[in-house]
Amino acid sequence: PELQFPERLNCAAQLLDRHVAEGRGERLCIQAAGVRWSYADLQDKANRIANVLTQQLGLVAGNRVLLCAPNNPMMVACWFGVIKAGGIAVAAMPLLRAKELSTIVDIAQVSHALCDEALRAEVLGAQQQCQTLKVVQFFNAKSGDGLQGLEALMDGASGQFETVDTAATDTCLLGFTSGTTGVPKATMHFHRDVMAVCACWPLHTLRANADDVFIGSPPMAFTFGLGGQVLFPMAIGASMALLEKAGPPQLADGIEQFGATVVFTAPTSYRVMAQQGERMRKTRLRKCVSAGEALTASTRALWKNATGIEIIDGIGSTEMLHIFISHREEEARPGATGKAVPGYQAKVVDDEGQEVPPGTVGKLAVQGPTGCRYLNDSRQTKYVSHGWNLTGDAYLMDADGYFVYQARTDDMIISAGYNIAAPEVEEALMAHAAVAECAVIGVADAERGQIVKAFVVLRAGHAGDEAMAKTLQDFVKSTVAPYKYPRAVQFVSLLPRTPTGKLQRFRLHQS
Ligand code: 3UK
Repeated sequence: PELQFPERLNCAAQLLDRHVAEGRGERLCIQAAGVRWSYADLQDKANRIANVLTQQLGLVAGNRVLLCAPNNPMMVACWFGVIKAGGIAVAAMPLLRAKELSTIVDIAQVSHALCDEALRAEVLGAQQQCQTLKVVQFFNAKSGDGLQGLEALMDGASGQFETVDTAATDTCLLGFTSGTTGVPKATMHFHRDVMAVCACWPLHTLRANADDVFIGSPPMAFTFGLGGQVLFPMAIGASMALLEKAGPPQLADGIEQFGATVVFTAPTSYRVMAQQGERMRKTRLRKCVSAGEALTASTRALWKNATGIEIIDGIGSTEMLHIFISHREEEARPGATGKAVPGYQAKVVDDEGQEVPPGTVGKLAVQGPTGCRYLNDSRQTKYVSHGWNLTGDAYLMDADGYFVYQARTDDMIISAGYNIAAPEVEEALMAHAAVAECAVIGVADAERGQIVKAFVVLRAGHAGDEAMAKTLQDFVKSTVAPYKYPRAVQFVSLLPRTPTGKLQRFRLHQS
């Protein structure tokens, strides 16, 4: 990939203005319920927002702007308005409460907020707790006559705005980590990082074209969603279909209604949508991307049997901005994530940072045009060592160079000298008909160092008693090596998860 960038670069000029300047302004850019915007329409909105921010709301380049909304067209317009104005976009998950929002505002030192009217109460609640947040405007207000809030300000502003000439290495977005390991961290990404991820995985691996319609479930505050649903279609002049609610039923409806051809979602969602395989076969869907958690061989096979489509798996992270290990459809290897995306390098290392031989489990280390830069957080040194990003994942590389996910590093359980990957035990438990959900951790044990403990959510109609615990233990012993069976089983009604659906194992350790 071409990764040389000019010294002065604004990613909004590349992703948005360029299409209008080169005569593609009338091409479709965004579809959503009741909305169809061309590239010129989006540019007009973003320009008005940039004018409102800089001329009426006192924004200067480098200010951090909180953006909080479900995935809708105004959220995208605000994102580009902020970036065009030289501001820094700080997108937050729409489900967050005032307390969580205030943590983000404080860490990122946010000065302005542009938020969906639906989140008014929580955003105002956060503002009360925060010194830095001076200006809050809401959009998408539905009640009353005429334009209100941000749209009223936009109406009085010019649709012309010259995108601020930023340095390629100016920060344009702060991505918050999902909080699987505690207090969230802000990762800083530059204008050039945005262009770099657009130049690597989408062009080499995804290979979509300008007529593709992108859709997906992750919120824009999750860089998986920002890239897959906004940046990557715009980098190639394609279009996006935005869904405010994107659980499996809404996603399946959206694929049908908007004629989506490329979908970005997580493994769970593919498992549920596979039940409607016949319906999916009749849509225009042709490329399916999975990330966020490991894609098991069984989920890959389930979706392929149901729809005929080979899922493209990819591991990415907030720290790396997007996907760095993946595979083209024709190179899929069930159970493996793939190989380093061109532009990136990956290896498996031991605790001393030395590369280990193929087939050996170790820590995943990656390097490339993007990388981890935490904003003012001492945990930087845990993630980056000698120029390599340690993602916190335990992986092995097989003899053919495919990377095979094992567990989060912290989820490798060492019991009586055996290495046990928690996800493998979870998969074994999930195969039992009585199990709805489960999570496995290692807990301290005087004799064995650690023992395997399972937290299990049962399906309706099953009792969480000792007999059930014994049944599940025997079941695991019958499908995987017996030393991996959970010596402790606790029945619970719910597992702790982040807003992006990731399990919070650290909470189970505290329970
Ligand atoms: C895990 C995977 C196995 C892995 C993300 C694509 O998930 C994203 O970012 P997060 O910061 O989490 C990163 C961690 O999630 N993971 C993600 N994808 C896979 N594990 N197979 C996968 N395919 O533990 C990783 O370290 O929330 C994913 C693009 C952008 C992203 N931010």
